Amino acid sequence: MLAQNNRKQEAKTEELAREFAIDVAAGLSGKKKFLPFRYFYDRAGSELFEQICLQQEYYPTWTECTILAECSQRVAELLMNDDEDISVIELGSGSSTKTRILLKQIMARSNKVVYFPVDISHAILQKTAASLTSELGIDVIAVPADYSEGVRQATKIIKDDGSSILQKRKLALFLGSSIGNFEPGEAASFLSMTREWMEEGDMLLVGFDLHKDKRVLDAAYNDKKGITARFNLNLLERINNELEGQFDLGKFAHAAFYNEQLRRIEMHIVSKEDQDVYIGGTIGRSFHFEKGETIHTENSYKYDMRQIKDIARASGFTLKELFMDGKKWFCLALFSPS
Ligand code: AVJ
Repeated sequence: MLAQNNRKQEAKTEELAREFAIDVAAGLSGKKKFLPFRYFYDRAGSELFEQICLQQEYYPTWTECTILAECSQRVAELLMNDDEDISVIELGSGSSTKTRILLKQIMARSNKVVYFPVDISHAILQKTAASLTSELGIDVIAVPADYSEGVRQATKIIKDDGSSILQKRKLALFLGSSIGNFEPGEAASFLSMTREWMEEGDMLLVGFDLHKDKRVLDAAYNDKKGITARFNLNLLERINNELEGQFDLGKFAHAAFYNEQLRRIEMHIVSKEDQDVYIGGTIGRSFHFEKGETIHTENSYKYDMRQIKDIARASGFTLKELFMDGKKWFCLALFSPS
């Protein structure tokens, strides 16, 4: 079940296309070129991201899975009483692979679980919803939206839930270190927004990737098979496909490195030569690239314990419990509204 009808969806698609053109033109016009990371996730990009998650070098996914396998039962115990009805709302759910581990534990204790996956990729959402319903027999209400729109829609569903599909007790999930994409200040205000639709007794589980050896981090974003490179360059492909761009992907390269001062992975697309690239359609102009000039496409911030505690407090939460792997590479933080 999708929380939107077709006509609304079409209007939405048009609006998104307009926004994409505006963001691309703006991002490529300034002195420092950049593109917003959310545009990675068209159908191809979402599939490439799923592939990234399967790479050995990309430790966040398998590390988080290990932690989830160990902490899910504890999370369920802390969250709920036996036989209680629960709503699980996940922001940026993707294929919901990891979430299944947790959902199973919650279902084992609950009468009724309703799962609200929120994701910008319609294609992945529909696939996920279907397979979750058939595999786990869980009620799924998929919300195709970006985070802020998703939070708005989730809030709306929660506030005017006449049909009472939504169960009283809520668990919100923000896994996979998606929070790392936000600037540190933005991360706190995003969590505050989430806090607004949560009540006492609800909980939020957030995945944070942790600061660590630069070599481990650099390898994770430069996998040997070059999947991350394709994921990054897919942005140009998307501009070609959706905005009549004329990028020659052979003339650009992937670059990703850990910026130790700012404690973030930076991803860039580097121009291999001096060139002008025309983008047609509503943009209708050329953009100049010097050799070595980059388009900054993503930041992925890495946290430490202190910052996690600070961010909990700054956004109106109490840190209930921290779950980590043995190497302290990744951490799941359980927050409750304070
Ligand atoms: C989806 C933001 C968690 O930053 O690790 C993976 C995205 N970019 N490889 C991350 C990503 C390149 C990913 N997040």
